[in-house]
Amino acid sequence: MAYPPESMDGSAPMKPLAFVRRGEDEMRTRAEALRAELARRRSVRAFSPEPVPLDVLETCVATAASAPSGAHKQPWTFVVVTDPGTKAEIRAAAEAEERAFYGGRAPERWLEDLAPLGTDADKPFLEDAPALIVVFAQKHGGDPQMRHYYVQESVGIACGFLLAALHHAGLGTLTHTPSPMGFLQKILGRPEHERAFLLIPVGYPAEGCQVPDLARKPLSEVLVTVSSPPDGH
Ligand code: IYR
Repeated sequence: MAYPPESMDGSAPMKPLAFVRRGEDEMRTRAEALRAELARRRSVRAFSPEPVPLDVLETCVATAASAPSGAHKQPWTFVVVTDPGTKAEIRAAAEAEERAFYGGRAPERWLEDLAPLGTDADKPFLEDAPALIVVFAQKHGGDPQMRHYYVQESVGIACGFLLAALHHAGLGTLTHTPSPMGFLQKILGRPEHERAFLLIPVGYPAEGCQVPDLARKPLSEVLVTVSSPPDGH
């Protein structure tokens, strides 16, 4: 099928796709290498306070910002926080929400599901980690007329790119979601149309950092292949 269709008559400027066609064995090698690399990524909850190179964080944010988005509206803002005072403020506000969560707001069943992770209302990593990246989702472009589309999906994809990029660069990350996260918009002075989507502490894992010994679901449980029409069709 031809793209762009003739009906587009050049109204959007086009350029050749920079695509690298690879041999099948090279594809297998690359696919397996990335699988193994990302399988080593684990949520880190104990960080060393050692600083990390800011330019590496910026490059990883640039990777995140290359994600596809609804109508290419790029509905995201990434705030990188290294200032100790701001991190302390974020920690205090997050812990206030977490105390309410663990102290009664969370249903019993949810707390049971969290028990194997060993999480609680104390969030020292919000100060220990040398950087916090707060990802904001933009409801619109600053004026409700400037519509954004599939905002949650777009920002979710960008966060996936960001986590993969940070891990690939050699940094530990945590996806932290204190709820509600309204305090982040206030503390970081973000405009009304931006909502905090994810808080990502970034840094080197603390010496001797432990993680829960969890297994991932086998591929057979998560993959369904439809390679010929189902019976009766
Ligand atoms: N936001 C809380 C609780 C929490 C919820 C889920 I779902 C997790 O996977 C982990 C924690 C906290 O950060 O402790």
